[in-house]
Amino acid sequence: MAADSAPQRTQVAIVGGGPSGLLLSHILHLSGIASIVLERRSRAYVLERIRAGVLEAGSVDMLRSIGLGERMDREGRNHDGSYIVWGDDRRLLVDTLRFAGKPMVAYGQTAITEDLYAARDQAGGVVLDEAEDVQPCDIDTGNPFVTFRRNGREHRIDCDFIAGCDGFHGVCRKAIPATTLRVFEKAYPFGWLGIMSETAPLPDLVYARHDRGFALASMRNERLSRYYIQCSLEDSIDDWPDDRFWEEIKTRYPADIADAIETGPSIEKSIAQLRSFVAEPMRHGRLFLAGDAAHIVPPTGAKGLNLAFSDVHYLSRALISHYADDDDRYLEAYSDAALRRVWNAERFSWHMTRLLHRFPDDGPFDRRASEDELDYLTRSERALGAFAEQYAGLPFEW
Ligand code: RFL
Ligand code: PHB
Repeated sequence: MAADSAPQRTQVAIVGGGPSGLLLSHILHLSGIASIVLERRSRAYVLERIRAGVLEAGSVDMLRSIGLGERMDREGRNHDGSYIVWGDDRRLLVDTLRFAGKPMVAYGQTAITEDLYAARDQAGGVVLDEAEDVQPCDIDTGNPFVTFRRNGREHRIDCDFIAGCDGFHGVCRKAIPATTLRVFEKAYPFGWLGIMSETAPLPDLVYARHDRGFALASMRNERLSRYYIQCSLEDSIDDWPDDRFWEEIKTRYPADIADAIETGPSIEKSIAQLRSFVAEPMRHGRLFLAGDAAHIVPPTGAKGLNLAFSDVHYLSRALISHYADDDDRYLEAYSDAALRRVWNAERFSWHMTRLLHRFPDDGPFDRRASEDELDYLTRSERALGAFAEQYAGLPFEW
């Protein structure tokens, strides 16, 4: 859409055109609710970001229910469970299908974002990219609005609600007064070095706990693999030429798995810092936060994108009740319901990170305690059931 024709009013102004913002916009559209998405970056930039890869069954159902299941069902890969390996040759299948009833699906966030953009385009949805200096205003009045600059011109959009879907570094969370917002945070003393390679993946997701550090073998499709290793925060990607990466990851797996890893040139390589973060409440007046704007988890539990989806599930239902039934009970309940699920995932992701990584101040006691917990999971159905249920993701409350 041309800058000059940016509309002056909508029902829900959505800040951020990542998965949370696009999904919310599309679900609202299917219920006849108008929205405008304001995205700071170009569309090409958003589509190039490589992030999540594993969807919980609840996220899969959500995508299918809004007509976005077709490509995912064709290209995604069902996972009945994931493996954890440790010690000389110990292994555990976290059997999510058995304990949670539905498979998880490996389908990349990049593909989901492409599908969402295609759906918004087809429906004539308005996604304004390269929107600079977006500001949520008057959020504690009945007449909020957002201002922004695009193509050198200033704009203002009046709305009923603002959805802050602008990720961890966005502006919306900062619009909530510091006297209201409580922040809980934990930084981890290591990062994940991730690579993408056009090689055949292992048949299953395999997490490794090793004295040299964590490793993960994941996938995007039959010819696209995603691998991660725990690395130092001081490392840069230049320290990790492909040969060094493959050699290192193979030392962190038992011989049969290491031998099965197909190596090849990386097509992407990046380092991510690990962080746990929650901002409460997720609503202030007419501003509602969703996704990474309100919380971050270390990627160990594969929860970040799935939490963004569950926030959007609750928020879209609440907005639909407001417009269709004049019922604000769900809007009032949004922050508490979303946070209950967020905190479960936060605690689980923190715990799984603790269990599978090497922390700099770990001594022999810590190592044995982690190995004992993994061993206990192999011997106790109940313990494994609780672990698998949380890895698979809790059901939505409403
Ligand atoms: P995003 O994706 O950060 O999108 C926010 C969007 O807002 C835009 N923005 C602004 N727009 C306008 N004005 C501003 N002032 C703005 N500031 C920012 C940004 O440009 C961006 O387009 O947040 P969203 O939509 O909430 O989605 C969250 C997910 O992206 C994130 O939680 C996951 O990627 C986390 N994650 C994983 N989650 C999973 O569920 N399963 C996984 O397997 C998984 N693996 C991962 C991951 C994240 C990783 N990294 C890179 C941290 C693996 C990794 C390595
Ligand atoms: C990924 O494929 O990117 C991925 C899979 C599982 C995780 C984290 C990331 O726990």
